[in-house]
Amino acid sequence: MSALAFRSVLRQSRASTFSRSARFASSSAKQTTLKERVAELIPVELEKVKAVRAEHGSKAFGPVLVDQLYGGMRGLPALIWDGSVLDAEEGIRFRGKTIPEIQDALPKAPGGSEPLPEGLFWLLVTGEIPTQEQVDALSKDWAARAAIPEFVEELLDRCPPTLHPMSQFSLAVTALNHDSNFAKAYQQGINKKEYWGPVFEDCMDLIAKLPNIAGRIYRNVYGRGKLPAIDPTKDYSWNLTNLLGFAENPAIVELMRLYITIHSDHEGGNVSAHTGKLVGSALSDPFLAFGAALNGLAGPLHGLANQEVLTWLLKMQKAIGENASDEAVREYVWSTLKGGQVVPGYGHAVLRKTDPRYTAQREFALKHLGDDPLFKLVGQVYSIVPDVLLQAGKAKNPWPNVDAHSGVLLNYYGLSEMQFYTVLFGVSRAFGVAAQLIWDRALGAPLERPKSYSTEAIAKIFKNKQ
Ligand code: FAM
Repeated sequence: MSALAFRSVLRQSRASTFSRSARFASSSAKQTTLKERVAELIPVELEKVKAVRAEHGSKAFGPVLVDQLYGGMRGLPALIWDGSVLDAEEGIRFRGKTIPEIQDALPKAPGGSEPLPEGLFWLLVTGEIPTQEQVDALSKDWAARAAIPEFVEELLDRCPPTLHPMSQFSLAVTALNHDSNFAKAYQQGINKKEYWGPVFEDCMDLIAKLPNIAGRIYRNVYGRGKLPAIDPTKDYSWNLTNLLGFAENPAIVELMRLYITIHSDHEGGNVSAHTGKLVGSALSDPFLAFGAALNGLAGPLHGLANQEVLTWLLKMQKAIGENASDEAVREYVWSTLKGGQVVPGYGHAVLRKTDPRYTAQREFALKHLGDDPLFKLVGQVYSIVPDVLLQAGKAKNPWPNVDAHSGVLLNYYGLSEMQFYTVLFGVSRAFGVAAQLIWDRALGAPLERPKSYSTEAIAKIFKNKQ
């Protein structure tokens, strides 16, 4: 397809978005559901992909260096995902919008000022800002789907409290595949053009059931009593916070709305997002795919870093005391590096500036945390670590990432059990992975199968090449 034809597809897609926005403006108009909207968008997106592949499919996308094969594939262009794009300098944009822009544009809870993650999910899936009614309908839909099977409850209740909450989380999510609509439809011989429908239902079920799983793990592991019921009149984050036992404080509910929104997606190449996509490409259902993604998120270089940051800060506080001098903090940072460990919460594989997710949390803390000593320490560390990492000369990015700030906020509101923190990251990451899985099946994304080489083969292939 020519450039002209591609522009016409784009115009058609924009026109369809525009006419919908016009429809949204009238509150008496029938509100389209998310699934109906995806069904409308699929032919448009299929045409876009067809046009790009027809025009550019055979063009080379830069050289691949041998170092990239050994170096964790950094920067290798290898995946397509429209939901979010990460710029090394600017940070994340969700469907073209920065964090401050989505904080402004997405619908809020009554009396709240942070975006509802329901709206973020709609945006990730469709590229459009939903109406308040559409977001409220998603809250209700997820509340109606929230119950987990009894055998999954029993599975969790039987886990020893010493089993890491992330292992329990991935166990429970994997077990949800028992009721997968997609797995069942596949066994019944569903046509590949229809895959996205049951995958959509599974993704909605997955997101909806996570609060009950997370709440049950939290209460079991930390002895916090019985889980309350989901309240179908409340939003997703309120229910999640309530299941954990903290919803009487509106400030932590607001924090949860912000937290889930900003942790949801970070383009396609990070370990959890890519794992979800990779496993989904084998047509494993969304529960299996997201269970795998959670196991990647549980690594200390990825999502577990939020647990590691608070552990590290508290160890530092214990070692050098509260209100320690900059010099004492600097020395502690050096001792971490000299011990052959990473400074958790700092550095990034793509970002080269302070993570805007860190900044959003810092702004929340400035509004709500006052002179909390740990918050002060986080600020002090921010003023010291980048210099030290630059002097040490290894890390390509000395600036803080999302995990440098999240623990101190949760801890302030009484959620002090840091081993649980990555579970909350996982609840949020489901939004991004689910949105990708829906589109991968709708657009017929193929099985992923990159090529691996042996070191011997590399040595032979490049022996006489410059
Ligand atoms: N502390 C100490 N050393 C660090 C460092 C840090 N915070 N960040 C990078 N380095 C080292 C890194 O270990 C590597 O050393 P070697 O050459 O000895 O292997 C060197 O600097 C070059 O690494 P890089 O190219 O700058 O970073 P990578 O792309 O390899 O790794 C991270 C990126 C995030 C894994 C790395 O910066 C790190 O380990 N940070 C601390 C853990 C962390 O905060 N992870 C969370 C990341 C977060 F955004 C998320 O996924 N949730």
